[in-house]
Amino acid sequence: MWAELLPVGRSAASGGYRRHAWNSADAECRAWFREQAESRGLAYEADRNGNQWAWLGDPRAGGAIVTGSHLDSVPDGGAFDGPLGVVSSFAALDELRARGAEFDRPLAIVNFGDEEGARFGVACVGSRLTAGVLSREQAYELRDADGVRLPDAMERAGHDPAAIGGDDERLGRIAAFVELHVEQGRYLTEEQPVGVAGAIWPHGRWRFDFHGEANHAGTTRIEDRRDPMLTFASTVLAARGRAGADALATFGKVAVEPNGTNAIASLVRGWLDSRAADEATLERVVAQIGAAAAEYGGRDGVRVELTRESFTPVVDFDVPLRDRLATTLGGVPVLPTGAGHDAGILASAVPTAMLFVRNPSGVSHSPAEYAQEADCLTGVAALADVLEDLACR
Ligand code: HGY
Ligand code: MN
Ligand code: MN
Repeated sequence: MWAELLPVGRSAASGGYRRHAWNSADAECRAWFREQAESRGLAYEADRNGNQWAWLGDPRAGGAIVTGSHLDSVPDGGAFDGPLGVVSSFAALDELRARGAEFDRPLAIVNFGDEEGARFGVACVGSRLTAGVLSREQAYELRDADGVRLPDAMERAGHDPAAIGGDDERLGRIAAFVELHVEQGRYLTEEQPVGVAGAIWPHGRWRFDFHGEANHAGTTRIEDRRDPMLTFASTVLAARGRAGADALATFGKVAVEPNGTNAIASLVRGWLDSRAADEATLERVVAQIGAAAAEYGGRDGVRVELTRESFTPVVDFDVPLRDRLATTLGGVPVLPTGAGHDAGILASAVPTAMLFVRNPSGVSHSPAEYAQEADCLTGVAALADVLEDLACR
């Protein structure tokens, strides 16, 4: 499976993946998923929101056990964030069949669309739409950097956007969802390369628009400038100053207009990703960064606008399901995480759990992300054990 998947959407220049919602690399990943499903005799379907499903047993029967993850990436992402969960799901099914397992309920493998939100700015679009936490109207308003609307991108990629929206009927047929994911930190050890998720920190994305005045870089006196780059730079430092053990604050994306070397910018847009141990802390941190931006804006003659683009409240995974997984696996570490996941979105509607597989360097959202084969195989065996416990006689 990896041999087929690894070249898809990989940039030769950076070695990172550029599999973004509904682009050509995403289409190749989706074709790969469909092939994996059909070659195993699973019933393939794409749901109204473009998530892909591979079913063993009758999808209509209800009480299904679902596993899977996502295949899209951040800009220049690593090979494992997402794909490890999908590949491991197919491998775990192969393992269960080799064991001669007899299923007493339907099992599905899912590839959720647009988990990273790299193109349209909102993460977990496929699962959010399904769970009804992103409305059809909000989704129709999303645009990429070129101004292409999400429904148009879907349509161009061959998915009819007419029916996107909440899908309670589908969620009602799921008894439990388990997502396996590469760890994005360094808690797990060689002795214990698999853990279960405890909670996901609340997190969100905020867009700061700094409106200044375009002018000539060589002729405009310093005191006459309204330079939004300066306000942006001061705001980045304020964010860094406020971040610490209880909260993270990152500006990882910036867009500048007109983006010319010899012109003072007219507009700088900076996107803040912030996450904290609890919601009150997160709100306080973002408010403090917003207040700092407004103050620097006053200093620089720059108007600052702040827009929340997405938000995910704290997720506490289902405790009985987590305990059941831990028992099945003979006791494993329980990890908190600052990363968002489709499992975190589904957790509001369905008993949900996550398995993490060791990442020796902890690096993620980077071409350097990796996991060792032995740990990945331990992950597959763990997922197979969990699915056998949940779905088999
Ligand atoms: O950004 C995140 O936390 C996730 O990987 N989508
Ligand atoms: Mn990710
Ligand atoms: Mn992921």
